[in-house]
Amino acid sequence: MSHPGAGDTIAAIATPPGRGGIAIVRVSGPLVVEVAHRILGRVPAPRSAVYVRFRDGSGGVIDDGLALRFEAPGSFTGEDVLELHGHGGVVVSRMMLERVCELGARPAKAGEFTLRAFLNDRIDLAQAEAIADLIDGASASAVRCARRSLSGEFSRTIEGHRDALIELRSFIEASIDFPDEELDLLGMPETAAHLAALRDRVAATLADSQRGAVLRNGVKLVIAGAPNVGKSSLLNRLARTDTAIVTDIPGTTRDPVRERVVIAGVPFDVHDTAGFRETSDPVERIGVERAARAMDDADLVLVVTDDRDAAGDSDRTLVQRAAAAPARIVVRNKIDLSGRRPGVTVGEDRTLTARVSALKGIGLAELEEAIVERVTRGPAVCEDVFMARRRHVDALVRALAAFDRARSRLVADNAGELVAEELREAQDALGEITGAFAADDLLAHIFSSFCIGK
Ligand SMILES: Nc1nc2c(ncn2[C@@H]2O[C@H](COP(=O)(O)OP(=O)(O)OP(=O)(O)O)[C@@H](O)[C@H]2O)c(=O)[nH]1
Ligand SMILES: [Mg+2]
Repeated sequence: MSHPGAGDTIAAIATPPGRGGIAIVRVSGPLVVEVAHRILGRVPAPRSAVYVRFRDGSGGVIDDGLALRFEAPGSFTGEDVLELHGHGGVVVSRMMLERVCELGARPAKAGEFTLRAFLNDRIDLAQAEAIADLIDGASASAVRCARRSLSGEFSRTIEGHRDALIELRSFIEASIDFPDEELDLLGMPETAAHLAALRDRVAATLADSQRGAVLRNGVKLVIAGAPNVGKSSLLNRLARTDTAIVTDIPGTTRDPVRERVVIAGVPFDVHDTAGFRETSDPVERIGVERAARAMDDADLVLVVTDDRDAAGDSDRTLVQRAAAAPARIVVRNKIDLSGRRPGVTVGEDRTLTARVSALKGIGLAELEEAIVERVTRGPAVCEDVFMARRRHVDALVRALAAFDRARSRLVADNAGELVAEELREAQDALGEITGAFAADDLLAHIFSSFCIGK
C-alpha cells in the first residue's frame, strides 16, 4: 500500500494548543537526523533525553529544553522520530515547528503519525482506533476498555477467530478438491460442530463489542412526561446539578436541556424535555414538538408520571411514542406524596417501573441501576467488554450472517463451494476490523478524525 506523502518527514505540535508547562514538537521521517543536527547542533543518542538549546537558522536560541530521539524501526511510527520538549507557549512552539519545517519537514495531517504506525505494522487498525478512543475516553471505564484494545487484546481475539476460520475453510476446500475421497469430510458431524462452535465464539465477541460501543458512543437518554411531574428535578438528580429550572408552574421547561452524566462508568447524554400537553402557547408547543423529536432517536426513554395519578390517556400516548425507542422505563415520581415504597418492578409486558421521589432523592440508586441494566443488558463492568466502534460491530454482524448462511449451506445443501464462499466473506469481514483487509478510503476516513500530532 503506498500512500501519498508517505516518504516525507512530518512534524506537528503534539501537545494541545494554548499555554502550558511544556509543548512537544514531534518529527518523524528520514530527515530526523539532519533536523537534529541543524537545530540541536548534535544528534542525541537514541532513547536518552538530553538537555539542549533549540537554534534558529542564524544560530539564535529559540528555546531550550529536552530532546529525545528514537531510531527506526523502534519508534511509535516505525521511522526515525525526534521529540523536542520546549516551553509551552503558543508562539514559541509555533516557532519551533516552523524551524523544523524550514529544514524540510512538512506539517503532519491529522492522525498521520498513527497512520504511519499502522502502515509500518507497529499497530493494527483496531489498535490505532483505540488510541483515539483512549484520548476521547469520556469515563474511567471507557478509558480502561480503550487501553485493553490498544494492548491488542481485541485484535488478538479477532485474529484468533480469523485463524480458526481459515483453517476450517482450507479443510472444506480440500474436501472440494478431492471429491472422490472415501471420507465425506463435509458430511462429517465434526465439520458442522466445528462451524457452530466458531460461530458462537464470534457471536460472543459481538455481544462484548456491542456493550463496548455503548461505552464509547454514550447513550441518549430522554426524560419525557406530562408537565410538572418532575422531569427537570429528575435530570438534576441524575446529573447532581441544578442545571434545569424547576418550578411548580406546569410548562416550565421549553428548550430541551442536556447534561452529560456518567452512571456506573457508562456515559449518558441526558435530555430533559418540555412536558407533553396540548397547548395554545406557541413557544411551549415548539418545545413539545422538540420533545417528541428527541424521543425518536433516543436509546432509552424515561417516561415520568406522578405516582398519585392513575395512568391517564396522555401517559398512554407517551408510552406508545416511547415504545419506538430501543428501551424505556416508566418512572413514577413523587412517592413522598403518594406514600408508596421505592423500587423497581417488572410488568407483564416486561416494562420496568421505578418508583422514586426526585425531590427527596429516594429510589434513585435503584433507578440508576435499572437504567444501566437496560442499556448494557448486564452489569457494565469493563473486564469482559471490548471498546468497539460501530464499524467493528457492523463487521462482526456481517461475519455472523455469513456464518449462518455457511451453516445452512452445509447442513441443507452439503454444498462445499458455497460454504467456502460464505466463510471467505466472514473472513474478510473480520479482516476489516484489524485492517488486514482494508480499503484506502476507510483508512482516510478513520485517521482524519484523529487530532493533529497524533
Ligand atoms: N413532593 C414532590 N415534589 C416534586 C418531586 N419532584 C418534583 N417535584 C416538584 O414538582 C414541581 C415540578 O417539578 P419539575 O421538575 O419542574 O417538573 P417538570 O416535569 O420538569 O415540569 P415541566 O418542565 O413544567 O414540564 C416542582 O415544584 C418540584 O419541586 C417529588 O419527588 N416530590
Ligand atoms: Mg421541566
